[in-house]
Order: sequence, then structure tokens, then C-alpha cells
Amino acid sequence: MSLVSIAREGSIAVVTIDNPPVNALGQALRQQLWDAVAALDADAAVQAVVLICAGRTFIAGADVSEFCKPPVAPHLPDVVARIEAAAKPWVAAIHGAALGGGFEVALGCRFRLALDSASVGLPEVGLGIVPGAGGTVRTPRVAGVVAAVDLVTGGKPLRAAKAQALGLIDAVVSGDLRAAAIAFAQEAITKPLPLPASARPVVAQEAGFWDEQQAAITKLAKGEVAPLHALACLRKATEVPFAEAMAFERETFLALRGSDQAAALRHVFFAERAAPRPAHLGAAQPLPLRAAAVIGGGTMGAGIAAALRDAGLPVTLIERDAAALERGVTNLRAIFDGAVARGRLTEAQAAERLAGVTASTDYASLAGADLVIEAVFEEIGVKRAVFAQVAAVCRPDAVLATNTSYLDPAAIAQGVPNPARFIGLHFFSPANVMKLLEIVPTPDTSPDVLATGFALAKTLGKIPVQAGICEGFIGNRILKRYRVGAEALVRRGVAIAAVDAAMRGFGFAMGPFEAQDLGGLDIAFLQREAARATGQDVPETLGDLLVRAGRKGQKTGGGWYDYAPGQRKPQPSATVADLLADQIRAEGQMDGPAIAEHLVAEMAAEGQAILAEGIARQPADIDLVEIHGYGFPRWRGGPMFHAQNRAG
Ligand code: 3H9
Repeated sequence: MSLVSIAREGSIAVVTIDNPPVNALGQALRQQLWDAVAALDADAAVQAVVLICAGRTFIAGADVSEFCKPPVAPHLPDVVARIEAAAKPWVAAIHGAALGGGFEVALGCRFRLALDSASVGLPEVGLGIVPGAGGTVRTPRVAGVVAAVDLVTGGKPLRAAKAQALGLIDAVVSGDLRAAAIAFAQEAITKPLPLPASARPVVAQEAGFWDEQQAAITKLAKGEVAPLHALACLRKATEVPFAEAMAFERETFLALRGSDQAAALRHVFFAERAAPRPAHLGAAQPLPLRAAAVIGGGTMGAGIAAALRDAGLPVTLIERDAAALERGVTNLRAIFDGAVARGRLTEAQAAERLAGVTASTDYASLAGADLVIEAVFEEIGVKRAVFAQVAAVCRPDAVLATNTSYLDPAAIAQGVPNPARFIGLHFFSPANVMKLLEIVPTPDTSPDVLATGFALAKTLGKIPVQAGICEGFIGNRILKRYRVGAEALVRRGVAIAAVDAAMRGFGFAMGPFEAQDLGGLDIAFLQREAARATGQDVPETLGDLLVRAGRKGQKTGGGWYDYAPGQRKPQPSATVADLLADQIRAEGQMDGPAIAEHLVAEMAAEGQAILAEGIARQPADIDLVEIHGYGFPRWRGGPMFHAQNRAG
């Protein structure tokens, strides 16, 4: 099959790659590119070559699905070298994204031209590898060492204008990219050519620069190894000749490609891409979402409203009275102000986001909404009363969603006319930041409404995972098991701080007890109390003992730990040791890795139960929930992937 075609515009050849969906550099494409260079070198009528791609993007990188197989020639570094050494200058014409191997091909071209909407980058560290076709060796020669360190170790793509300012792109154009690239090439051949990237000098840095970078990256990486290897490759590129640095990069790339971390990150890469389009949705068609509404302006409701506004949807915010509404708008304003303070939004953008919110205490303002998301107090009577009012004013086809995290959405939907349009949409706090959206259909939810939940996730830039109905759905159910497991270790005599340190050592930002202190112990306590009040047998937890003693976490000055006033650093607590003393048996210690493996195995065991009950559809969904909702280290692949790998 032909993935590469060649056309002529006078003395300029236009090489077009057409390898949907993202022009990834599989073996066949590499071979055809190699052959194209040879053919054009041999063609005396050609003076320059434009390399352009069909479809949605320039080359998005190496074909990641080939990474679990042995490499087959021609290898990408050789293809890039072949383009760089071509007898005629090549001009990369970039639209969409030039990523990884795609950008490395562009760096092999003598010139790079990009549409103003395009981006370029070296995201390989996100896949647990380093660039393997010269990215770490050519980038510092083209853009300088500091920019190269950012691009390669951070993995974040740059917009065309920024890339041009750094020298990574020669020209940014708008409109007809092909015509602009041909004109650029025609002009370029009238002037002396710049040196190829490999022949450009690179400025060596002081050892102190590399030490500083290493310290900063180690802190951020929390056990992820690729960014540090990427730094080592960049350092090498400044210290040894080009060919030697290329050999070092290749060796590092191949070693990492076969590593556990890379396998885990590939698993997450493909799981994330499969998540928005689960096969079982079949031909179901999402309903149009033009206007949304949120009931409740607390932390969750305001966060959801902000997420909807960030996606450009007009939002109606409903609260029960003027004072509550005022608080809701204040919460929303605080979110946008925070984004301004962090440089994410301009003042004008923040004002525009807020202006798109219609705040009201009158349910009648929901008449035009396509989607209403309820985020009120977690009490079934309150929620049912809300939906009675919502249903009375909304269009009969408006999608009605509850953001409940523990209640049964089917029970909340009781009494709602046309329950086929009812669904659970469980956001995670802060809802405008956290990527996970658990989608919980009831037995009555129609396929189109389910598809609408997935479409909403895409609009909001979130990762959707479908969950069945059980207490806590997927994520909070596993969280409960994790916490029970952590408490069981403490009862066996493992120090609270040792459990937290072990989970940080595994790659979590926080351990289970520190996290509870931050979020507050009282919410889960109240849930257990409510269950006890209905006669359920809910054993007393260690957390219950702390809450009963007034220790609800950081907000009360202490929970599992003590906190000095105004400080967030947890200090082991003598009070807690006293409170829990008669619950703790001194059965011996476990080391950090053993603690972490034990608790992750607990999560995976709950995950297995969840799968067996049909609450989750596949193990990868559970991994996505844990990674995007609960801080499970991405480079470990999620609890199910981790458990499966250890088992076999
Ligand atoms: C690399 O380049 C290593 C080199 O340095 C060294 C080599 C020696 N491979 O994301 P989407 C599939 S490492 C295979 O939904 P969008 C994806 O699975 C690579 N498949 O599209 C999906 O398949 P399906 C460095 C890939 O428009 C379909 O394409 N590059 C690859 O939202 C659509 O994907 C990267 O890490 C791939 N490289 O976003 C870039 N990429 O339809 C990774 C995508 O069957 N890619 N697929 O589910 C991206 O970031 C986005 O795909 C992109 C488009 C922004 C390009």
C-alpha cells in the first residue's frame, strides 16, 4: 500500500504522507520515506522537497504499537539521517502536531514551516522512553540546551509561535500550508543553506547546571525514570561528538522501550485512547449539548460549572436561595481568579467565563437546558426533591444527571418522568481539574443518553469510565478497601507514617492517612454513621475513633497526624498513639515496598470483585479510574496492570 506519494511543482517535489489516523511511522512508512529520499536525490529536475502530511496531523511519532516487537529496519534514526543528508534540502510543512519521531523527522529536514495552529514536541517521556531518533541530540543544537531540557524532559508540546521563538520552527504561516511551503522552498534554494542540525555547534553547560536539573527532575518524577534518562542523553549530547551522542541515545531508547515503566505507560496510552469510544455504545447517538445547568453551587457544583464553562458551554447555576446562590457565584469566581493567578487565564477570559453563567434561584430558568447536573447535598430525599422541581420545568428530552458519589442513581431517578434520560455523572474534586468522569447509567438509561455522557466527557477533556451501580461505584469502592487495608496494617503495628511513606515511595503524591487529613475524615465517618443508623453492621474504624475525639484532619488542627498552626507538614501524633493504643497489636514491621505491594494488591483484589460483578467492564477501566481520580502513579499502569504484571 502506498503511504507516500510524490508530486511536482516545477523544481519542488512535494512528498505527501498519508497513513491514517495520525501518520505514525510504522515500518512500511519508514521504508517508503527512505525510498522517496533515494528517488528524489536521483531526480536532477528536483531542487528542493516539501514534506507534508494528509489528514488531521503531521507525523504524530513512531508507531507505538510496534514497541512491543523487535525493531525492524530501516530504523528511524537512519531515516532521519538519510533525509538530513539528502542532496536537496527538505522542508517539513507541519499542521496538527509534529510529535516524537514526527518532530525528529522535521529536525532532520533543513527547514521547518508550521501552520499557526500547529504544535511540536517530544512527548516520549510520557511513554516511558526517550526520543530515539536524534531528538535529544539535534534539539539542543537547534534551540539551545535550556529549551531542549524543557522540551525533552517535560514532554509538553509547544505551540508554533513559541517553537518559532525558540528557533525550532523557521516560519509560521496561516492559510494554505502546501502553497506556503512550496513558496518557502522556492525562496530557500536561492540562498545559501543553513547547516543541517547535526552539524551545528552545541554549547556545553557547567556541571552545576546538570546537577540542578537532575535534582529538580528527580523531585518531580517521583520514581519515573524516563525524564532522568532524557536528561542524561541531553547532557551527553553537549559533551561528546554527534555520532557518539546518537549511539548513547539509541542505546537508552532501546533499553527503556523494553522496560516495565514503558509497558505500563503504553498500556495507559492505549486505554486512554480507547476510553471515549467503547465498542458497546454501538450506533448510539449522543444528544446535542448546547446549554447546561448545574444545581448546587458548593465546591463540587461550582467545579462542574467551571468545567462546563471552560469547554465553552453556557451554564445556568441554580441554588435554593439568594444567600446560597451568592456563595455559589463566589466559589465560581474563586476558581477563575485562581486560574488567572496561575497564569492559565487572562483577566478578560476569566470575566468571559463568569459572564457565561446565569445564576438563579428560579428553576424555570432551566427550561432551555439540554443537560442538568445535580450536585446538592448527598441525601436521597434532598436529591429527589430537586429532580421533582427540575423535571417539572425541563424539556422532556433534557438529560438529567446526578453527581452522587455513593447513592444509587436509580433510586434518585424514581419518580422522574422519562427515566431513560437519567444518568449518573460522577465528577472528582476539583471538578474543573480532575480528568476522571465515572458514567453510571441506571437500568432505564437509554443508549443515546449513555453516549451523551461519553460525548460530554470528550467536550470537557475528561477520561470517561462507565461504572455499574454499587456503593462507591468503581473508584470510591476501591478507595474504601485501600483505607481498610491501610488501617489493618496500623492495627498490626505498622506506623501510620510508614504506610504513608511507603505509598509515596510507590509513586503516590500522598499516602492514605495524609490524604484523609487533607480531605477531612468526617465525610466517610458520617457515611458510616448513616449506614449504622439504618441498622447496617459497619465495624468501628480507627478513623471513627479519631473523629469522635474531634480529630477530623488538617481543618481541625489534627487527624491521623498533628499539624502546627498554619502548617501542612504532618507530624506523628502522641495523642493519636494514645487514642489508638489498645487497638494496636505489635505483630512486627514491614518494609516500604512490602507495604505498598500489599495495599496495591488489596486494590487489585477489589478491582477483581468489581469486574466479577460487572461493575467495571474491563481491567483497563479500573486502571484509568485509579490513575485519573486517585493519584495512582501513571507509570505503574494502574492496580490491575500492576497486579497482572507481578503475577506473570
Ligand atoms: C516516538 O515517536 C519515539 C521516537 O522518538 C523514536 C523512535 C525510534 N502510534 O489521540 P487520538 C492512534 S514515541 C500508534 O485519539 P487525536 C490512537 O491510538 C511516540 N498509534 O487522536 C488512536 O487509535 P484508534 C511519540 C497512535 O486527534 C488514533 O491514533 N508520540 C499514535 O485526539 C487517534 O489518536 C506521541 O506520543 C502513535 N504514536 O490526537 C503522540 N498516536 O483510533 C501520541 C495516536 O484506533 N499521539 N495513535 O483508537 C497523540 O498525542 C495524539 O494522537 C495526537 C492526535 C495529538 C497526535
